Amino acid sequence: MTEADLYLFDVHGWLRIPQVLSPDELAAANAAVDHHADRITIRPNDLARESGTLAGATGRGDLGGMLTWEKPYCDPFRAMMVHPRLTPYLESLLGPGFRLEGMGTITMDEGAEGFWFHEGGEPFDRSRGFLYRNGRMYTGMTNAAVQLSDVGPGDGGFACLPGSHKANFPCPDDIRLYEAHQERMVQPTARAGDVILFCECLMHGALRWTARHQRRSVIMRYNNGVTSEGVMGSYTPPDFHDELTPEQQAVISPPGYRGEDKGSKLYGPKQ
Ligand SMILES: O=C(O)CCC(=O)C(=O)O
Repeated sequence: MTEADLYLFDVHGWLRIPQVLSPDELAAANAAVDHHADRITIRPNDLARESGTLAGATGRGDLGGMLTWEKPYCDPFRAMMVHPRLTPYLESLLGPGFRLEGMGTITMDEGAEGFWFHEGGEPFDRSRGFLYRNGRMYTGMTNAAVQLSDVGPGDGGFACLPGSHKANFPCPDDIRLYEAHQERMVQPTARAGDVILFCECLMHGALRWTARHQRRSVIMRYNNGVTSEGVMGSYTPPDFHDELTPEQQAVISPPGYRGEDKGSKLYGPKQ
């Protein structure tokens, strides 16, 4: 991460990383989504809650299972999870051995409802927290949202309250429902191929989608190597494990202590 990236992520809790996907990678991911478009599940208008400003004519679309799709459709998503343009950001925030905990595609058609503003730094949640210590940032769940379509000013989609990952007071419900202080929220613009990187403890949600074209955002949820939100009992690798590269396998390996640098030679090499 550059000096500016570090500063902006610390202050705002999110970053736009331009043109992570090449035009070919972008086209392959969109072709794979097109091929599986009949599997998009439209939600039953349950994300705006009781907000009049976020309500929409239709629900958001959810599409999952991309890593399990038949070849070649799974390939762009398997490559995305350890994309060389993203890995340095994830290592800076999550440390060595960061883990992928989930991946899904969000779609929104014109008029689709928004999503109430959830999370935020208060109350502290250790799986989704944000901490500055030892001269660096430590994040919990950290999301890389790969944009498969353009997001223009006022189009809607992902929005957040910059700086709320460090909040100390609970957020009033009318702000969470986008009914008060709307001018404080930011709806980042992006080009297809960009990534919006944000820590889950940033208060975020989505504005109603107003553009004619379909919103497509592939959200990859990462966490540090020590934390898991899901494993109970022993870890079973997914069926497609043997088809993955060693780098891809590493990012879905079970959680465990990764032996981060403790700053003293007295610790010596890990036994
Ligand atoms: O991008 C969006 O539509 C919202 C995503 C979201 O709220 C989340 O990832 O928790």
